[in-house]
Amino acid sequence: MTDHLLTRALRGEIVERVPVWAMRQAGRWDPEFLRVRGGMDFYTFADDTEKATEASLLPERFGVDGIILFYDITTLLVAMGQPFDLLPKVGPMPRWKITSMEDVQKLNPNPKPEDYDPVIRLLETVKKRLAGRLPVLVFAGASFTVASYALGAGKNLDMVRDFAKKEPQAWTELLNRITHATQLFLKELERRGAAACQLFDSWAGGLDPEEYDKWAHPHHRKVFDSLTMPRILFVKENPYLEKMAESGATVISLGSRHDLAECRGRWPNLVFQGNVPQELMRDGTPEQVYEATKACLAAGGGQNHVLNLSHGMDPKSPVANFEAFIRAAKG
Ligand code: 1CP
Repeated sequence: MTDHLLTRALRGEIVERVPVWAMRQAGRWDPEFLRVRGGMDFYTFADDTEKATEASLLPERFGVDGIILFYDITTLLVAMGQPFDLLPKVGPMPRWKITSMEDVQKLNPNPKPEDYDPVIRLLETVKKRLAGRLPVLVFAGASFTVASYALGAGKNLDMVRDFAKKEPQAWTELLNRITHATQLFLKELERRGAAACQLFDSWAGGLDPEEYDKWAHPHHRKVFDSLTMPRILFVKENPYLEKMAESGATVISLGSRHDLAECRGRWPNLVFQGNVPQELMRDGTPEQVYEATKACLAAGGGQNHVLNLSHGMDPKSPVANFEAFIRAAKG
């Protein structure tokens, strides 16, 4: 069997059409997802292989070119020994927060596949159910963003900075442990047939340059250097594009602040992903989404481009807009 369109495009091969998928394509914007989820607790739902398989596969009906597995960036912390709850309007919150080196040492930097067995079973089941129709993408959070959740800080950068200042050794050890566990996790999923991976350092774009050089960039390098599958790096609206280009990622996910055509010219050996604004997916009309998607395809020039959004699907996005996005991509 020849490889899937998305996999070939992610590798930078010449393709017959630019493939499309969307960050957070499986989730709360889709009424079918809400029906399947049925008010169940997030982590219980994601650990239920049958339910998580159904959630992962729901976007197939829209015509996407790849399936991303349904779990969360905090799933790996749970496997390392830190349980989480999803709090309404807040996001993932650890049952106990990291406050010291002693706490960091409770996190296992060498999780075994048994420790994230639900993800392994999900990958197997989704692959089996797809019967080769589409490739399966896996992901992890990058150290900085995941560590922020381990502290209970989430998007609150100042809380993270306070901890790094008060407990510099514990902070460094926390980043290192997460990076090591992430290498093992993604390598294992690669070995079991994932087509590509995406590393989400969602909140690292808010760091200043020195912080980014210490807390984000070297950890991206370490994770990517241990993998051979196509490797996508996402940092929300990242001001440090040059760093992304030197991270070992083979695909760079662009935000709305970036110029896709300019990036294609500047880095001809990299593949770029993006960058239809997710705000338009939420607030625009299907016609506006269709036009913006066509404009994005034109900027990408038809090669070394994977169509996606600037960030994930917003829960308030209408289904008709997602349909317009796919129609423009494939029409
Ligand atoms: O209530 C619900 O149904 C839970 C919402 C939800 C979902 C659908 C959470 C909680 N996690 C997920 C699954 C998930 N998370 C996926 C797989 C589904 C898909 O992509 O289609 C992925 C890739 C993630 C990744 C993730 N989780 C990121 C990185 C991506 C990004 O948006 O920047 C981050 C930052 C998280 C943390 C997180 N998990 C959930 C919430 C509500 C949050 C906070 C996000 C925020 O505050 O914006």
